[in-house]
Amino acid sequence: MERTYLMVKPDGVQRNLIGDIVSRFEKKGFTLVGAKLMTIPKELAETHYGEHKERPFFGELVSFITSGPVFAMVWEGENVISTARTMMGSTNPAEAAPGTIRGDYGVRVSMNVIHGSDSPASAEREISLFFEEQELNEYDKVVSKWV
Ligand code: RTP
Ligand code: MG
Repeated sequence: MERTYLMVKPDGVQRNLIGDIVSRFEKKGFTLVGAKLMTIPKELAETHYGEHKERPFFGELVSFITSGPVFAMVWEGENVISTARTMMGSTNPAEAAPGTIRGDYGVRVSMNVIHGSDSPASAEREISLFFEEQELNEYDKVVSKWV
């Protein structure tokens, strides 16, 4: 079963959006396998966003993501990586469709509420950056056969 790394960014935590965001993925039919509130150390943020280190916004991105607690999560389900990206909406909230998380709650690209892994390789890498194996829960839900 596929897994992805999602996190409510510091703006989403400050704006009390954790519950709504968790609820959307639960209602969709995905399974939460791990979650924690954490303040990301600078080195971990730089590694996580390493693909952007040459971009002009890298410093701002790292300082934003480390500016307060994030809600880090691992979710499991069929096609969860790409479906979660669809539910998040476009990177720039100004272009994100209404009904998506960024479309409903975001205003600008530098504070776009949520992060989600963009591929199976990113998901594997990000899950292992943020979680220890023993923090992830392997379990079946009775409702799984209904979604
Ligand atoms: P994320 O990694 O945070 O889930 O977002 P994403 O895949 O949709 O977008 P990505 O291209 O990976 O960019 C990472 C984050 O960098 C910030 N960004 N700022 N100022 C800018 O032009 C700019 N472009 C990107 C965004 O906060 C984006 O989420
Ligand atoms: Mg990205």
